[in-house]
Amino acid sequence: MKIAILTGAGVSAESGLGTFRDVGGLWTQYDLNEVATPEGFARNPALVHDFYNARRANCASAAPNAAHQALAVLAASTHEVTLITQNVDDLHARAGSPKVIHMHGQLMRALCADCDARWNAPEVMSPQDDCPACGASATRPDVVWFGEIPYHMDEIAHAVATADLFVAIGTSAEVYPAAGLVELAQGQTLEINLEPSARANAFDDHRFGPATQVVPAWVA
Ligand code: BJW
Repeated sequence: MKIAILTGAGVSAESGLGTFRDVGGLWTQYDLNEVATPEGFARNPALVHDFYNARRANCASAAPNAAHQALAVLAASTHEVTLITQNVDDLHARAGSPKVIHMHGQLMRALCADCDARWNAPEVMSPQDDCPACGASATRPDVVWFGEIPYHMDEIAHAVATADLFVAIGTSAEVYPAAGLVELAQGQTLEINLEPSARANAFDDHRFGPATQVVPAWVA
């Protein structure tokens, strides 16, 4: 069976990485216009680097949980699994998923806004960092901010449209185009989340509860 899976922050919540929109989530602590837009970065790059440096440190000290591990087991099964994540953490890869499509980029990668070069991010990034390829002081985290086009959209759309089953896990479905992927699905659709998401009505089936319990039970 062809299975396309979209994960969001809820899948990493029980690894200790904060979600965005839950009570106490990142967008209740930070102004997203200041830390997750190109305009915010242009206004105050040091603030944005501080935000991502702290999240990079949290990510480095976090471990994959039972949901990440169950999805890695599924990828090793006879099913043809495409794993798409909105998460910028590397917990799916560390759990053993062989290929992860990061539609919103990766915390552990750096990007030169001048020449588009990409490299492994140092633990701490700063506005003074020079691009190793072109030398410009235009380095930024390789993440997709509001107003920017998510990565790998053609590959993602194809995987979702041709899957027998599309599963969204741990995402509020508040952010597009990820929230609209369910509309492309031609096969069965399943939502796994703590609670119904903003697009819950678009799914055929639902399983509600913590990802570390519901995902292993679904994969088994
Ligand atoms: C659990 C759990 C547990 C908790 N177990 N579950 C109207 C006005 C203005 C703009 C727009 C508009 N309509 C659309 C837009 C565009 C905009 C957008 O969607 N805005 C909305 C806010 C309205 N989108 C964009 O700008 C995107 N680009 C774009 O549209 O380009 C144009 C284009 C694209 C394609 C084709 C053609 C044109 C870019 C969006 C970039 C998002 N970037 C961020 C930050 C960068 C990365 C980072 O710093 O990490 O990505 S925002 C943030 O939200 C992050 C996430 O990936 C993303 C999604 O969040 P997610 O994963 O859903 O987390 P939460 O917290 O929202 O939800 C967690 C869920 O888990 C909850 O439901 C919990 O219940 C659940 N949960 N614990 C299971 N233990």
